[in-house]
Amino acid sequence: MTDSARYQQVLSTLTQVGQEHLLHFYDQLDPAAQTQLLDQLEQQDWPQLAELIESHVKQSPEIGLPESIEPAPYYPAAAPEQLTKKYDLAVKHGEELLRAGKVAAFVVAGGQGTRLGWDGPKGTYPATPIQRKPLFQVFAETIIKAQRKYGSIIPWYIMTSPINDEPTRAFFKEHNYFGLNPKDVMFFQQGTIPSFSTEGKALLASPGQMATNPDGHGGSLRALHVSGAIADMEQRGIEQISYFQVDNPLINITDPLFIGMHAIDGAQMSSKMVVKVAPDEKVGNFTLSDGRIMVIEYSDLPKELEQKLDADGKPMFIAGSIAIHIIGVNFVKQLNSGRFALPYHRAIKKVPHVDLATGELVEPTEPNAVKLETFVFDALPLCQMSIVLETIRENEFGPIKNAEGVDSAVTSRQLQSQRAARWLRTTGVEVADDAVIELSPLTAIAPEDLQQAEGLPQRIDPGQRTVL
Ligand code: UD2
Repeated sequence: MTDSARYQQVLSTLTQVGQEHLLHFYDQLDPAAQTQLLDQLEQQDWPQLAELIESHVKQSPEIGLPESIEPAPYYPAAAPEQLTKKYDLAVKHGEELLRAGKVAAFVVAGGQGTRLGWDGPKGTYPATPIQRKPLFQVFAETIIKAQRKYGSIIPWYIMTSPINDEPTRAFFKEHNYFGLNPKDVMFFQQGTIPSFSTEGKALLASPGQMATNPDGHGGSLRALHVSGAIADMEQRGIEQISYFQVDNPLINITDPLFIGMHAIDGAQMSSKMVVKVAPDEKVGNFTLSDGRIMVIEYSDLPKELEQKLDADGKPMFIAGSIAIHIIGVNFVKQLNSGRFALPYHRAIKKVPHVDLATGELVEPTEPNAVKLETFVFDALPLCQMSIVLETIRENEFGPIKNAEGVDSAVTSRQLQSQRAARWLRTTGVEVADDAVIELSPLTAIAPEDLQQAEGLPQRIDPGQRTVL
């Protein structure tokens, strides 16, 4: 079809859904740019977007909470007496899966990371207490150590977005994949969705390009499939995917207990939780409704439930989501074999856009646009079986989200150093409270790895800075 015929068709589709302004500058574009714009506009599912604009853009969507909401059951971090056998079995099974090369690592790294104010992919952020290793290096070394420990390959899938795909790939190349075999590292991009004005008009990022945003970490469940990552996993015999976020250097990517418990319980997608520091902590809440596990965002959990106490006077909804999951390869395949749709969530954000009247780029100082995103935890209610395992916050959760204050590089580095000190103490090293310690994942990804470590000091003095 010629471009002018395509133009007529796109114009007619856009006119039906009130978005014809997207062709406002078409005549002023050179032919290549015209083709590109038509390509982009043709790729959208406009009838579906038109529905979303009515339900989610022009207004906040209705949150359809289930009638009965109970706290989700969970396995405590330490085995209760009646479950010690099951926990032991789970650890053994998890280790077997790791040894047999049936587990893949998967990081979602497509986010914009605007809160951190870091110019570049978040995974390139200097994370560690002394050497300032970037987040990606911490994960890479964690995987290398696990590969050595279990004598198998743990392929790593990295989801990027159009915003950061190129610089992410370049960063790995420049650093020789931090010692990983490039054959075992696969990058793929997540999907995007147009960004809208609050009146429901799709915005232009430039005269020849629509403004879009990544479609949320929930987009990973489709992107894993369309990118060929799932096919690659199947070829390698991978059964379980260890899912984590790019901001958390304390992540235990290959936790045998978590992997094993998920597998022996026959779960499709499982989650780790931490006990919330306060009922109103700003994290998702694990709940149970009609026998299904679901995460309800803190902003959506009714106040009376948030504050509800049990018979002993303790808060009932204590399980906070830290975005750590095991996802079965079969579950992702099953979702993609039919039409599955995760609900969209609406956020008002600052989105630069072209002013139609002047053709100038507007850099908003106040939030001006609606971004729609899906969340991966909304797949939990689609599972027949899903388990939740408690983890101890200071052992596994030290995210770098903000430039300063809570969940910043400063707090994360402290948590990394403090965890290293605790692990060293378990092997008999005397560690002063205010020492700063950087423990490389290549040395240990679990306290027991330190038993085999060579050259550990007997003591680390007050104020000392030590890299091990
Ligand atoms: C998330 C959870 C929150 C809690 C917290 C733990 C949501 C809505 N909230 O909050 O409940 O578990 O994490 O740290 O998830 N990402 C993509 N593509 C996207 C958007 C995000 O890959 O389109 C990645 C992003 O790169 C990051 C992760 O998803 O690795 C989390 O994204 P975020 O920073 O938006 O989530 P946050 O901190 O608001």
